[in-house]
Amino acid sequence: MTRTSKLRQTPQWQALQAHYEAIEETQLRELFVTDATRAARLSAEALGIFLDYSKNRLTGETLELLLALAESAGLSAKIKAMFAGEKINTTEGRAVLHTALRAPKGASILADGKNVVPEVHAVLDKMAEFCERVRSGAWLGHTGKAIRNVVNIGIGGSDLGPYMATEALRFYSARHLTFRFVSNVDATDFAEATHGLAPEETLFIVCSKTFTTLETLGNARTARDFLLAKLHDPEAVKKHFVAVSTNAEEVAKFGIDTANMFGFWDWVGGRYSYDSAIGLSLMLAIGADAFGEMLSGFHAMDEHFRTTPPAQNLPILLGLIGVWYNDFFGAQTYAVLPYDQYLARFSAYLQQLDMESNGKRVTLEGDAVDYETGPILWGQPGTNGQHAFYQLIHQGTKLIPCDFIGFSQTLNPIGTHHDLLMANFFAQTEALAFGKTEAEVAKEGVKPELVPHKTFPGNRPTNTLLCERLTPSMLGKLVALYEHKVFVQGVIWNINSFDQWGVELGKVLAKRIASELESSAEPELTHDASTNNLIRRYRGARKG
Ligand code: G6Q
Repeated sequence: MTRTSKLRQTPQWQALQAHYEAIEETQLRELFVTDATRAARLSAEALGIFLDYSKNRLTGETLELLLALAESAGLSAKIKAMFAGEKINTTEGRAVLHTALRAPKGASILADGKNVVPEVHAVLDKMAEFCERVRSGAWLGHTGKAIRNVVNIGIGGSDLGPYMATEALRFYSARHLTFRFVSNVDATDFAEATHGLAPEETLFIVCSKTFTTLETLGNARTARDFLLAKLHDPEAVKKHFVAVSTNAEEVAKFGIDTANMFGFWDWVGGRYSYDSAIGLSLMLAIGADAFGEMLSGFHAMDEHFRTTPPAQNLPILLGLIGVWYNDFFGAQTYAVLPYDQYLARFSAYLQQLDMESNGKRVTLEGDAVDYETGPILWGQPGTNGQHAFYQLIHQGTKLIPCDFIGFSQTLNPIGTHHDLLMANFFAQTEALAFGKTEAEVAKEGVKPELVPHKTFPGNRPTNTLLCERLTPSMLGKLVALYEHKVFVQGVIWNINSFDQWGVELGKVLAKRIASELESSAEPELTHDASTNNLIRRYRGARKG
């Protein structure tokens, strides 16, 4: 029999519930009018990131109650446990040590009694040496030509991070190299990514923690065929393929020289891995020094998270504010809206980080939760979103808390573009918070029948993250900020943020059906009637 968790019965949760009932109707307009110090009080700053969380439906009391909830959940002990390499990923019996990936040389972090930092830096050094050879043109392909194209083959955690970060840091990248990312098993992805590329000038990086993932191995085999169709010599694989994996045996079986394999460890979760060797394509793009700066940014946020008191701790604040909307206001979704074109893939990246980590329905003890866990995260860069879905955020029936991320300095200072971009950035959070009342609309001379349509209720909550400049270090800080935000929420909900059984299920299910689709003889199908029918129909139509 499944038991129910006890979180909702705790005095801290119940105090928050009572407080919610008392302030649920409170308007942001009121809160700002009655408290001149609000904006200054409800903000925090660290590492070049200014967080204004005053445009949220909360008061000082809310914050105190949320901090009490975090304390009762044992947050500080759990933070220590993660950093200390305890096996907090209990369902897989693993430590969770992505923080070790950015620890400085000389630090000591133990996993199973062994200091992992020297290994981390040995891999980083090997990556740096390799990247230097490729970037400088010293690494030659099979026909003696330098590499001009890099194709990363991976999926999920082995794709989203390097892809997002290579886009995010494109300003700093080597422009003589072309970067493409192939993830989908749909051949269209491979065909389009390699369209127009000369195989003899192309390097494939096969990224797979397990090196057994169907999509990635399928794409890697297709890449090998693509190469050999032109070069006709299996030896060419050595010069055009490298691997990033924890599984040397499978890498060797594939035919990749394990001397050209970059390792990482089972204590790095896929969605927490792009600052490991999984970021090889990123290092090729921006170089080892900039990659190192990014790691320093990650580390600075780790230290901030580990040592700053909760009330000024950026990941803790973001995590608790998220819990407030998710569990008390019943907000189903959460939007992250970066006002920077380089962060075009940031929300897609965070979507996996957040939803795969906290999309869980049982507690660490296996009890069913009777409260909401991970939100649905989505978003697009501003201002594009404003011309699309912001309508619903302003005037729809759903409550969608948003994080607005913007930069004081642009990397491309052209005319007045940046001021215009930021004018939109500030205007949106202002309008969302304060809206426009019927009286204000009527005063503008709007026809009475149009007044309800042009009225904006406001009271729509946002966080504003105003950052200095999008540098490699800043990207590291922002990613670590969200990694730790997700952690904080997982601790409050008492779930395992580090396993992904839903993803594993997909991997197994697809393998079974793949053999049924591929078999030449009519397979005996034992699925449900709907699935059997669909498979038969597909087999028939495909033949036709
Ligand atoms: C991430 C997930 C998942 C994983 C992919 C690829 O946390 O576990 O997205 O990264 O399924 O797995 P491989 O790297 O093993 O190919």
